[in-house]
Amino acid sequence: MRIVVAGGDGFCGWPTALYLSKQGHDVTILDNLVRRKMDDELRSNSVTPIASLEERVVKWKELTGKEIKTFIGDLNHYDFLKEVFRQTQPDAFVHFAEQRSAPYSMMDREHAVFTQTNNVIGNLNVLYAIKELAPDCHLIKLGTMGEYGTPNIDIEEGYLEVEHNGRKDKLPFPKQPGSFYHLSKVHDSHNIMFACKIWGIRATDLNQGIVYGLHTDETDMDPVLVNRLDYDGVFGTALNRFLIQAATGHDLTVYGSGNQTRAFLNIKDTVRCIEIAADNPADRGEFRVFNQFTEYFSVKELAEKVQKVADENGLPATITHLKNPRIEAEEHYYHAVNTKLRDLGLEPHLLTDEVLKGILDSVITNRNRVIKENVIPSVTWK
Ligand code: NAD
Ligand code: USQ
Repeated sequence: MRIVVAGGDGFCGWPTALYLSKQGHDVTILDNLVRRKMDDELRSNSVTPIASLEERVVKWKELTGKEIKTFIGDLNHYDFLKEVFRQTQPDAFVHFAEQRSAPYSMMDREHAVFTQTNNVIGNLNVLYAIKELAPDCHLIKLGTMGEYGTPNIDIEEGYLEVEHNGRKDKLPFPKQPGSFYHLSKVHDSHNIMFACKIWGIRATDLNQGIVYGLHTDETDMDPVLVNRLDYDGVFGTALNRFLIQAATGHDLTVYGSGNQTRAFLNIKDTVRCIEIAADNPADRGEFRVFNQFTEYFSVKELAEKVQKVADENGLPATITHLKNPRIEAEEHYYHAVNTKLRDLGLEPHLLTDEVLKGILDSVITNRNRVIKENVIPSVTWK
């Protein structure tokens, strides 16, 4: 298959591009490298020293003989995007290329506007490019479990059977997101669903949980291929952050009670889920939704798991409960369905002590790169 991986220089996109290339697909990366610029803006960095995209693909070719083509540019530049479509004629377009941090989107008006413009308009351009230049192309779009929020009922995969005043319908599951970033994903989902209906586009919306880990078999092949790993209060995510905090002697920063429950998956499962979606395309006109996670945990449970493994490895860690910088429910019901990817063959890598130790070990190697002032959260929702 000819596959474009938009956002292929990022945390999920880079290992996915390598994995799909390894499986024999003709992979092209599209990325405007804005995530690297955000590190400069925030005076932050990846814990792992990451090579330039050019160095990365050259090394991949050297090691495997496989070429990954690259296009450096922005989804919001439609002429550029059209040119990528003309040159690649993709069978599948994997769309990771969005601003993905909730705190970044809540910094101020400018960051909220940037997030929604970048994400919503970029995605709309992708829909138009598919319609105009590759109508049979399968859009594989990264959504997020946070689109649903934390309703007091089970979370289904995209749709809910509703009976109201004696009539029944299958409707999009209600969305109650918790940040302007998460809202951008909801807007994307609506636009994709509409485009599928009016133009007959085929699309899979992958409502992904929080991704942990960093390594895959491919990124492990050479230090030049190493994945980025975020830890700061803006881009770092719960489990990875706790591991980095344990490795650097920082308290584990649980926000509020820590009873907030979220869905998680290993980066190794992210790459496999994309392959499964690509191998089993949605039908023309179908807007398909998969919940892409393998397990869920409360934030406090995760901190306790990290504390235990860190302690066993000579790194005593303290769990601290910070005043929650976000507005979110800390006590809530959580049960989400995730059978569709499993039914198509996903075999989850579950979160074991061994997996935690593996991530911890790779963090320890680079812990002197952590900029300590960046660990405490600085963005509040109010
Ligand atoms: P990331 O920031 O590491 O990667 C995103 C990449 O997209 C970056 O390389 C960035 O330069 C690029 N990009 C952003 N806007 C662009 C634009 N307008 N044009 C071209 N390139 C652009 O993020 P990630 O963690 O790899 O997340 C990838 C996707 O998966 C995002 O859509 C995110 O919302 C979603 N997701 C991530 C997680 C997670 O835990 N990391 C969980 C659920 C969903
Ligand atoms: N949290 C802490 N301590 C921390 C960091 C986070 O307690 O140090 C808590 C937050 O308050 C929140 C939960 O952990 O309740 C998750 O926060 P997060 O920063 O790990 O994840 P989130 O903001 O939801 O965003 C991340 C990715 C985003 C993706 C989303 C998947 O950045 O791109 O869409 O996870 S999901 O959460 O399923 O929507």
